[in-house]
Amino acid sequence: MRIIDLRSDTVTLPTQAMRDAMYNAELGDDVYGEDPTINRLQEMAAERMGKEAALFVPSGTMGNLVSLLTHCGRGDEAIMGSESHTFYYEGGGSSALGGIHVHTVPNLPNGMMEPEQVELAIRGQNIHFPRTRLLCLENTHNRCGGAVLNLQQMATLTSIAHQNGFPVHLDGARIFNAATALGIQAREIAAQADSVQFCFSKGLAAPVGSAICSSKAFIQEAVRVRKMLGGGMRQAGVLAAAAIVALEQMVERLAEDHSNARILAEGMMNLKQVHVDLQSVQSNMVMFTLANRNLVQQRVLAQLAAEGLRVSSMDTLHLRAVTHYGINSEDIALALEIMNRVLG
Ligand code: TLP
Repeated sequence: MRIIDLRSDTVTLPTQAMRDAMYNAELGDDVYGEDPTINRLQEMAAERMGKEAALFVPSGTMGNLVSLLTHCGRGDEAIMGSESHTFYYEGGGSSALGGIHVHTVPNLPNGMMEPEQVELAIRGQNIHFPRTRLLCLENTHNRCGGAVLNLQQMATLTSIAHQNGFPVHLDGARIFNAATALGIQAREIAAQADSVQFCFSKGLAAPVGSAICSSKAFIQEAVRVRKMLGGGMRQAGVLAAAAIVALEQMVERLAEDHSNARILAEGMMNLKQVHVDLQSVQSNMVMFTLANRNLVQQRVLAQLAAEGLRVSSMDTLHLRAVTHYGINSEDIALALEIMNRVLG
């Protein structure tokens, strides 16, 4: 049976071109800075984000963690959205491993935070308070259903941080999806942040890895933090080779994922047992809820899976379907057929 796996764009498998590039990659010891493929990827990543330097890390989680630990010391405070990946899904790593005090501000359904709320979260000079050291943004916004922040929205929040003398980190795990949705270059989005991490292993389909991009001085310190966390890898060029192909060949096609998500969401509007807000579908995700609260989410997931469709549970209320490389318009039609049988 064909399985249509819409749980995440992390399930994408590497392309043949990636596998070939991995097989043929020129390698060295990256802890010595001597892996030519890693060095090439880092230059490319920095250039794509319009930053001075970049660092390859094994995951998006480590990309955020290394960035936060580079920006903040123990007891410093980082402001972030209540629905941000960094707060919600990263095991509390920044506090467990970095002693960073997290100050959440409610995320609005569109991925934004109220500027006034961000301003209110900033600490004044007072011996009772931790020191506000960082603002974290996320674009596209995972738990807000792949919502896209436009440049104006980002600038509004960034300028609050900068006016108050602290930097901005962007979790740009899907920054190329945001750029695709906005019809601009990723570096225009990255320009709104002092550091950005983005993932090769989501919609870009590489098997492993993320990049942190920022100033030379920041990346120099981030190299030390990555090593401390055990993220200094040796012949990591085998991974970078696939990531290079991801940057060269997989960015343009993201538009196809966005249009598939749109078609899926439009089709889902006709399902009696599902509630989906079409306006919230801005990139490659469709977030939805079950109209009838008596339907047990786990049972619905199992019924869909039994018919060959996998979607994921974001919490007890929200379900998520993500389009990606390997999912074509026929799969979307089939997914809708299955949903119709189970939830129509
Ligand atoms: N997101 C995953 C899960 O962790 C939920 C997914 O399936 O969407 N930032 C953002 C915005 C992310 O969505 C993710 C992964 C990460 C960071 C972490 O990346 P990895 O999984 O590489 O550590």
